[in-house]
Amino acid sequence: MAWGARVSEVRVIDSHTAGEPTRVVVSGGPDLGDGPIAERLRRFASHHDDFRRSVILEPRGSDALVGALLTPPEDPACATGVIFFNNVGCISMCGHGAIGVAVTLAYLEQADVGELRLETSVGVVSVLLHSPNEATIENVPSYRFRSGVAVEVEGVGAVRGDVAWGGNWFFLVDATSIDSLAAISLESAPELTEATRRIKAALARQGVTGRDGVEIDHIELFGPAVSADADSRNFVLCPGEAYDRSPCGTGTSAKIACLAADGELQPGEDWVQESLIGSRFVARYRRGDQGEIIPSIAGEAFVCGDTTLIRNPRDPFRNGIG
Ligand code: PYC
Repeated sequence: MAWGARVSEVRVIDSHTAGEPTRVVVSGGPDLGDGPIAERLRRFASHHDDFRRSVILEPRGSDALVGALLTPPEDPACATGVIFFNNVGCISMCGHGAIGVAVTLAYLEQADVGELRLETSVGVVSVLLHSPNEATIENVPSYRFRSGVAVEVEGVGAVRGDVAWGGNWFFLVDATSIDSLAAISLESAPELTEATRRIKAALARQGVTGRDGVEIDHIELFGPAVSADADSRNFVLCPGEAYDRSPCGTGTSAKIACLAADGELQPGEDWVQESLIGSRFVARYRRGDQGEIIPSIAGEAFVCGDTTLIRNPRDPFRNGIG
């Protein structure tokens, strides 16, 4: 049809990992050339933002969605390279997203049960697919950067937390240390979102950053578990102000690094992390050759859509709303 000649199509596979959505772009995405994935991520961020917006934002997507653009790996031992992105930009790593990518590759019959490797902008993440819906990722080395950092938060008061790296930068706060905060639950999500937004703003105002001055763009509250067989429940505010429906793979890695630094979790011990919706990841860590903490995160993901997104040049919202 002549009127549709310039319509472009993007095939995406949607899944959710412990309730948190991932949208894997399998075809129709931009060619990012070659070189390290971190370089390709920068190219994607600076030259293809319309594409990111059209895939993630309404009316095709939602603020909670994390995108995963597959790109040929530089390291031939990896099944694919992957660039993660969300409603405001790119993110360096995504734990629930890595599980979603592995389950998507299994759905596409491009991966079998067993081991595969994903090349991300911050390093190689290995994945053990236990079944078409269950995977354990071994994340990049994680560490606590600063502990007991005090910030003055508008409307909340003094808050103390740890700065930790789990593939993204996190500020982790014990929710029970803030009297005014409700328990972590889906019903209290608006209140938790507001409190974590304020904590993030306070960090920026007071110059608290990750290593090399990098912005802390994820805020994690943790508190007691609701299930008797879990260790903790968390709430994670993501960079675009959506909260993670899963326990957040990189956030759980950051938490594991803090527990290890405090001597509260030993290598090989399980840590069951619940999300605010009650979904869970089972985490543990091993020590690398240099003593570094290498977390692994096990969870379930389910494919829930196999879709062609259509971008029509005449559509005023082809690049998303907002
Ligand atoms: O699972 O690491 C994660 C994640 C980051 C942002 C949303 N989910």
